[in-house]
Amino acid sequence: MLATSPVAAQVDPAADYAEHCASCHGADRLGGLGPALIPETLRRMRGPKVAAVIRDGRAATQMPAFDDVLEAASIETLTAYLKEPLVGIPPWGVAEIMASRDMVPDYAPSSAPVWDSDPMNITLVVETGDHHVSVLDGDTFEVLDRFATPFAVHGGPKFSPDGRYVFIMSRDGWVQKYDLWSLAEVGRVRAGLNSRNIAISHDGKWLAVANYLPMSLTLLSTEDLSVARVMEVVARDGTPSRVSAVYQAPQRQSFILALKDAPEIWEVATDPNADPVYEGFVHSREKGMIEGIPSSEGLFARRRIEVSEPLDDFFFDDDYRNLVGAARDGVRGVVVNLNVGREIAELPLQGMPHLGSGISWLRDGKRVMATPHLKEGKLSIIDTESWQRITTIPTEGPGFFLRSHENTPYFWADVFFGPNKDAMHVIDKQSLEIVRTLRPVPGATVAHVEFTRDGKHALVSVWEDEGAVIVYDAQTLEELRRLPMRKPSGKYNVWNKITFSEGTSH
Ligand code: DHE
Repeated sequence: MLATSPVAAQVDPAADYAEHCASCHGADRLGGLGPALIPETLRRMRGPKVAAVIRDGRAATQMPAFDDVLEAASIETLTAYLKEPLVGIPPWGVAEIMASRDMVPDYAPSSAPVWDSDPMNITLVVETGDHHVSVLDGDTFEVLDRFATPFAVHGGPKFSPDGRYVFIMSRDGWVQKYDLWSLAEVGRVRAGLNSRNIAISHDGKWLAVANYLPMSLTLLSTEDLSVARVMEVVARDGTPSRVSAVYQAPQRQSFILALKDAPEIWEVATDPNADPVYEGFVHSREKGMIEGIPSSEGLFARRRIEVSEPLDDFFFDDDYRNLVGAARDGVRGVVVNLNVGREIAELPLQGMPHLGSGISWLRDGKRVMATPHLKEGKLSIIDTESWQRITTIPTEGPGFFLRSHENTPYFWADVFFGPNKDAMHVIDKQSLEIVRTLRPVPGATVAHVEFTRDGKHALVSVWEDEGAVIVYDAQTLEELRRLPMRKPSGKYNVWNKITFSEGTSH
């Protein structure tokens, strides 16, 4: 006789999904009212595990508890079912993206800010605990508005060059446009099914959305979130690839992206007339590669740069001439000169550098950069002329984010992983000594710093459900205020972002 387990006989995860989950998360598991339930999204779920969320629900969301509806065994098999990749990825091209576009019908732009704060000192706090953003007055730290975002915002929101609008992306590929003057959402669009990050063009006209699913780069008009182009991401040798990340290169008037599954970097022009300005760029750009663009037109023209290995994570020097990327082996970095289009140096960077969080500043007249490492408790300091490592600074554990500002003598480094996640190091930019280690809430994760416009205050997240943003005097390192927030993650000051302040992220 075949030994059939009674548990296996009584559970049918696909049927359970259709009955209990599909109405919110979509029959295809790609999301609806609730987020997509696919491995690409769930793998990144921090906090309670998937089975616990099904059993107990999610506080402050519409996700109910299923413990009195589904047996433990059914919850277990349903969890395993959700972690299985989808059999096929539905098309997500121009038509599907446009159909998802949801502009707020009664949005009425105001002709001036509806508040009296300094528009250049507005600071956003992403609260991942309940998927909201708080809009802070950067002088008084008063919350001007708190609005709902799509589920699971990731990466930095991007401001329009005048600081009026902000664009926010969720891991499920939703891009939300919000008007800071009117304190109102303008609309949203699903630019991908699983996305990495967004970048805004130098002139504020275009948004690039880097996608994992499908393997594409979506270019949106910032005006009305309509699709300008969907570029399928396929390497020169025909390999389809996810996009590791995309950034704006303001001096180059282009987007730079790295392919995750092929050793290639792409540069996509965002100015039709930019070519003659850039030596090296004009000669190698492949004009007319993209369907629909006349060969005389530079907008969205693409240039490929081949590298030795795919890059996961990268950083630019201050004039965007060089890109510093982390190779997948986690032990070295490569420097790619974007003008000549090839690797020019290698860096010893054992311990998985998190170059996306790198920052740079002048030390003894030389520009140095610093990067944390995700697997080792140290920071690497690198001379950006010789591309030699100057030193490593031991920390109390691996960190995630670094931040500084041109008006402060210090840079701040969190210890995101391990038992000392409650520590925040404050480090002198010249001596490279740790001058203070702050521990504002023992046992709580303390991470990510943003400065006010003038660099006088540092805002630190207590990254917990009942968390806070702590405001420090950036000079004396004294705590001044504690603003209660729901698991605050990143914070973004309008001025620091639109001026590419020294010490902020791209
Ligand atoms: Fe991030 C930025 C990639 C995990 C919070 N993260 C970024 C950016 C990239 C990136 C490429 C830059 C985008 C930008 O701002 O335009 N992140 C990755 C990963 O590959 C990684 C390690 C694995 C993954 O989940 O994909 C990862 N990131 C996380 C987290 O687990 C964090 C801590 C919590 C979360 O919300 O997912 C997290 N990432 C952030 C934040 C930023 C970010 C808050 C923006 C920082 C900034 O100051 O700009």
